Amino acid sequence: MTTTPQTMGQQFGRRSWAEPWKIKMVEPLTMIDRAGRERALTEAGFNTFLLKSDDVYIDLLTDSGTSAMSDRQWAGMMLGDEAYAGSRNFYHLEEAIQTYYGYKYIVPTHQGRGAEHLISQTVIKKGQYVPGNMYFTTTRLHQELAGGIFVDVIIDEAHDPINLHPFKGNIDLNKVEALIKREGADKIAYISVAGTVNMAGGQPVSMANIKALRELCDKHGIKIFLDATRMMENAFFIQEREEGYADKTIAQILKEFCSYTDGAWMSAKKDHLVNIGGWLAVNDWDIFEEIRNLVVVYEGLHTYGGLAGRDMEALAIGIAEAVKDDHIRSRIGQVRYLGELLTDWNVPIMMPVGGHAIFLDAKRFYPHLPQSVFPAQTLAAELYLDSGIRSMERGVVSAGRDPHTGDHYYPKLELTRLTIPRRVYTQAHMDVVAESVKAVFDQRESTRGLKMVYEPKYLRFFQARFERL
Ligand code: P71
Repeated sequence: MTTTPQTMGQQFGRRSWAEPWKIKMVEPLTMIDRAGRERALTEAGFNTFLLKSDDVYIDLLTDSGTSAMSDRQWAGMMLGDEAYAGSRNFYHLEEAIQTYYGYKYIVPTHQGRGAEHLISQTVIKKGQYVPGNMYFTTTRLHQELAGGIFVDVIIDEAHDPINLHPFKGNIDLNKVEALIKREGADKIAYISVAGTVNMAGGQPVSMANIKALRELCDKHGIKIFLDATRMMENAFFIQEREEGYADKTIAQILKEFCSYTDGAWMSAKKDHLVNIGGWLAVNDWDIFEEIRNLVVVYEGLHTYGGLAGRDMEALAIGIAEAVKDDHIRSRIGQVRYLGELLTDWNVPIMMPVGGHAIFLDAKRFYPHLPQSVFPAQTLAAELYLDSGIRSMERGVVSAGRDPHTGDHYYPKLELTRLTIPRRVYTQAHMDVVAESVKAVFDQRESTRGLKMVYEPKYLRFFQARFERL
């Protein structure tokens, strides 16, 4: 049989795209053999968080802090002003956030959860509800530690891995209204909106939805705070899918979206193309004053918040690079490429493909495994064994336990995440990943689950240990 080689674009009937950069420095990768991977996985208690990175070949654990910085960002590192107070790099960062996000007052934090801690302690009163578009692990924990009660108000479609709704991150306004009616507006601390929604598969929130939420909240005097961690990717989906936005830039869409919110927290380790950093920004002076008081207790002075001057400089430069349309198009293009290969081979994944990762649907992958034997954790372990690829469980292990009943939360979504770092891997790496997923899929019927043999109290997925059943 002879076949004519085709580029990937040709195979999908379109012109190919390419990254808007070339590679100047490389980091060698090594792959240990199957026996070595068996040993490493057993030592790690079948938990990919406990693997040594030297034992990993292609690392798709997370897109957090794993981006490649540009030559401009590295040059910025040399311009670090390491003064304890009033570093010039802080003012660059402040200006970048004001320019691109539009918020007034800013404090840096060491990473996203530092900002989540500060905002939660500042605006949640014990016993208040915090409605959000699906939980995120660290976000919900900080809300609960501040005495808040998380309520999921995402649209129902988000919990269905095959539903093709274009904005599966949307807030269900009826759910918010019902909560206001039942409990009263003063029992609601704020609405916690994430764009895109990580645990739903990187799914976006529409501009129409945030606008309508703003109107509803204005009627009741409720604030909206945004988890802006992957908001630039959210802006791409608005540009692509929402009427009236095709001719707007990512920067314009981002700023408009933020204008409907009262502030935001950020894990800069994602969208902003840096290895560490975060920030919290608000428009209300009184809230800012309280945050500025707390930041010196938990993070550092309000002009560095746990970051070195050089980190703030790389971050300020990263914001301007990340908001460029051609950057986001190629970033999401690469994620989609992997998704297209897998869907073409009928491997069950969360649809539509979101911004930062492919989420394998472990329930459909292993229909013979009940959630109590951790199908998504099992799939992550099998993938590592097959090829040294590291992925992350996002199912029952990540969901943890209900603090009131002590039972496992059994989330509807049982997913294994293949998270794509920004500007790090090539299309050839994606091919290797896709082929490994297919190999594991082809052996699915003989795969057994896991049992948990060690469970930490907080965020158990990080350090839990498992054994084969
Ligand atoms: C991700 C992470 C990092 C992570 C966090 C917890 C468990 C496993 C991995 C972090 C986020 C995030 C969103 C939407 C806040 C944080 C915390 N994501 N909001 O996806 O995705 O930020 O890690 O900088 O503290 O791998 P932080």
